[in-house]
Amino acid sequence: MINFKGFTPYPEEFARQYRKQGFWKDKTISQIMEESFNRFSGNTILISDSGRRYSYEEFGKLVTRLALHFHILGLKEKDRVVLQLPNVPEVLIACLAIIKAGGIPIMALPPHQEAEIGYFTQFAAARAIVIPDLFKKTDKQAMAANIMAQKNSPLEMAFVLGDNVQNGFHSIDALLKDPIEKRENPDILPQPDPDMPALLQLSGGTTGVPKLIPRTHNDYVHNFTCNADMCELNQNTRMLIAIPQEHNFALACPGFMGLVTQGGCQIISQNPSPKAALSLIQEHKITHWVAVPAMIISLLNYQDRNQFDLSSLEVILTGGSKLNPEVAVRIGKELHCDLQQVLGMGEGPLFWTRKNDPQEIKLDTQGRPQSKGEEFRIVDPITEEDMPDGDVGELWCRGPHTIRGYYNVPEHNLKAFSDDGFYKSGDLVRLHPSGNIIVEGRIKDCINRGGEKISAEEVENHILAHINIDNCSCVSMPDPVLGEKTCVFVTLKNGASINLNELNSFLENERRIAIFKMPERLEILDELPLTNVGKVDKKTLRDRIARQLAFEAEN
Ligand code: OOB
Repeated sequence: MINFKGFTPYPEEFARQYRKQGFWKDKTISQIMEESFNRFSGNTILISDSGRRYSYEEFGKLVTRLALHFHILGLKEKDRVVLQLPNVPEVLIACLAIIKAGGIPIMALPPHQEAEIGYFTQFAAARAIVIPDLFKKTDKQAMAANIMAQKNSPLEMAFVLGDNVQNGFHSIDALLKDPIEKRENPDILPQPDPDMPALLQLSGGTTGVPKLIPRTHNDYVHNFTCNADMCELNQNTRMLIAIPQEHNFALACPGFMGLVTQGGCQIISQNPSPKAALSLIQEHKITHWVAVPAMIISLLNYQDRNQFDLSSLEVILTGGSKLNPEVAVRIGKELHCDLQQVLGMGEGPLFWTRKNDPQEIKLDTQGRPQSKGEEFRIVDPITEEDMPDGDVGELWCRGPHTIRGYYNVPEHNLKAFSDDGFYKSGDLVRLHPSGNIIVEGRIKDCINRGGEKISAEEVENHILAHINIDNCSCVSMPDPVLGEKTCVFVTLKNGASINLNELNSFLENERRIAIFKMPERLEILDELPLTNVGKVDKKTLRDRIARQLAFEAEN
């Protein structure tokens, strides 16, 4: 019996089936990683964009070393640790070290600010945080110190990457240089139950504040090994990742973890720009590029693209937001490489197109489940009946790497999961006659900004804290590259005024939310349109801003 408060385990009969069918191997992530560190010891595992390189053996030693330091400094089994580092090798070393020390990393994203990090820390009672000294212009140590100073803050330890580590915080560089393994035996590290949560991912687009997604060792190992198969990775694979490494796509779909099971090499980059991608693809003879559609569009439209040699590129792995079929066609024609689409979710479900699928399926669909154990339904969200084949409905999923509940939100879980354990994705899809699915839209109230998910309600609650604002509603507006951006419609208090700059500086400085969540357009109305049940009519607002943008583009 798993003893972890707030976690919804898989029901016994499903767990038994998943073991029997070989989906669950009863090994921890650390065990699987170590098998690879030994097996591929001389291969290069990781190269940073500044040229730092690690062999499997070296990398494995650093993970063990940092795990021992965490343990000796007091990190205990099941302790939650907020992990927030940019795309540098240490983000992966620290992630695996926390897991190896028995801790549970909360996979925060680099742009998150005090509002988000403070919330995760409190909500999950995190005892430790791993941060850079500075990220862009933000002083992350000041952020951690503020969170620690809050009343009843659970946060006790901060581990900092960078040169200017403040008093009382631990320097990651110093720990990585100190060979503690000569003094302490790695056998002292705990051996978690593979049915225990190994890490907490963040939900993309549920209502309100982000939910935490507990992924168990068994489910995650199945997730990334299956993924590595799906993308046919091997020892010659050279995979470029410039999306945030903490994100499920970059970490395990197939991501770093999947790649490591096959002995390949990852190039980790902090720069998502097309120019950086082009030069890294050329320099490192990249075979697999992991990119959200917005990055592909920017690269296709990059003027000097033809000056780079992209002949090594075998395939682009893309997901996170909808890939336009017209863009999909350009990939083959202009970049001369293959394409695999994934509809993925932090909650676990993964649909992939396969390399040997017919062209029509690769270009027009988002694939079918990767795991033989994944079940899905397409339902009418109101009646919860299955839709006739080919009709649009909500996608529900259940399987050996799909969670049964978010962390510690029992009320919300009653709505987000069906009685028989299907995760209600909030995505609207239809079934293609081939058995693949096509994403048609969503019913969840979020904005998908180039793959970055923004909960409308979360941002609205911050905006409503502004004294000039009476009411507000955030909706998506179309964008040619990012797909969607946030537009906020506001009504003002009597005689008050506001513009976008004033609002965003309030959100940045007073509310301290991540910049990517800030509205990129503000529209002032006398009143917000309402539906006949009295809710804000977001469809009318979305149509209105889309029409307005189309009009502005023409004039
Ligand atoms: C990935 O995960 P999340 O948790 O950030 O976002 C999940 C949501 C999905 O529910 C869907 O609304 C959207 O992102 N999405 C797509 C998509 N892939 C994800 N919408 C249309 N087409 C696609 N191909 O985004 C994620 C996780 C693992 C691998 C890849 C992406």
